[in-house]
Amino acid sequence: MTGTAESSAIEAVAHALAAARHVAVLTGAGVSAESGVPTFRDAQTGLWARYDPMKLATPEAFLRDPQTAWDWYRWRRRLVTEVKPNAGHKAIAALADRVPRFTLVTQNVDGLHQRAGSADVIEFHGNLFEDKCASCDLREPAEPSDHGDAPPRCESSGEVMTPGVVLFGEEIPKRVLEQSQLAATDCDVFLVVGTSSWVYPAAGLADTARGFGATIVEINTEATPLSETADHVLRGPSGEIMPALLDALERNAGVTQ
Ligand code: BV8
Repeated sequence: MTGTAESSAIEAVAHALAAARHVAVLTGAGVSAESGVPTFRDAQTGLWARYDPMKLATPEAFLRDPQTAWDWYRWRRRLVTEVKPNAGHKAIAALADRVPRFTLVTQNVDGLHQRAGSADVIEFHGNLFEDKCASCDLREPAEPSDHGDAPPRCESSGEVMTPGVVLFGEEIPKRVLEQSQLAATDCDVFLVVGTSSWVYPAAGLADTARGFGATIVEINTEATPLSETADHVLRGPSGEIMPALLDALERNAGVTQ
């Protein structure tokens, strides 16, 4: 990312961030891509290449073939523990200390924002490190398990548990939804980083933020349904753009002081 267009766009966004009272950020799998975590749309690697994540990340998959569903999630759990947060995660964590008020909502379930130092992360789609029972909503830290182990069963309901993620067709936990929507109505700048903006209600947060007058910024390597309506589009990898944005903000803050 070195084009003059990009640097003037970066400066414009840094200027908006310097003037913001409250900055909210929504991230998707693209933020973890540079850590080596495949996104939902990337072809899954190795054993899982022939599986469709959209079919596996559903309650039906856990009813129809719990062993395969669980083995996919175990593979993902192991993968994310073996990778590290990247410069994009770290820049997002640092941004929180450079604006008066900051909210981070992530669609990612990999825990990499927390490992990069972000606090109070709103996990819109849950996380891989808990197990949950869909029928009695029991949640507990994920039991260590390996490929091929029997899927965990809930002690009280006896049902097969699922990982602590929000599967397609499941509701977003009420408190998480409310916190995220509140931040979208209150923020002055809404950064949408590394998401294809097609899964709802997460993708609807940008519409809410726009409706309440926020400046909408998309940071993505590709165009998405949001690109048309965003106030600024910074096209490129978040691992490069986020640190550049942080540097520009620091320069900006230096000027306005
Ligand atoms: C809900 C956790 C109410 C699991 C995920 C029919 C029946 C039921 C529901 C629906 C229905 N039709 C529509 C719906 C709503 C549905 C939905 O939106 N469906 C889609 C198919 C349209 N939503 C739901 O079901 C939600 N719940 O609506 O409840 C309800 C209930 C019942 C009935 C009706 C309504 C729950 C959705 C949550 C699903 N869980 N994750 C898990 O991880 O295993 S979603 C999952 O996929 C991700 O979290 C993410 O949100 C989404 C997309 O994933 P990816 O494509 O991988 O990632 P992303 O979108 O972030 O794309 C990567 C982007 O990064 C790309 O743009 C790429 O260009 C960019 N990129 C790549 N590298 C980089 C980069 N950018 C920057 N830098 C880079 N280096």
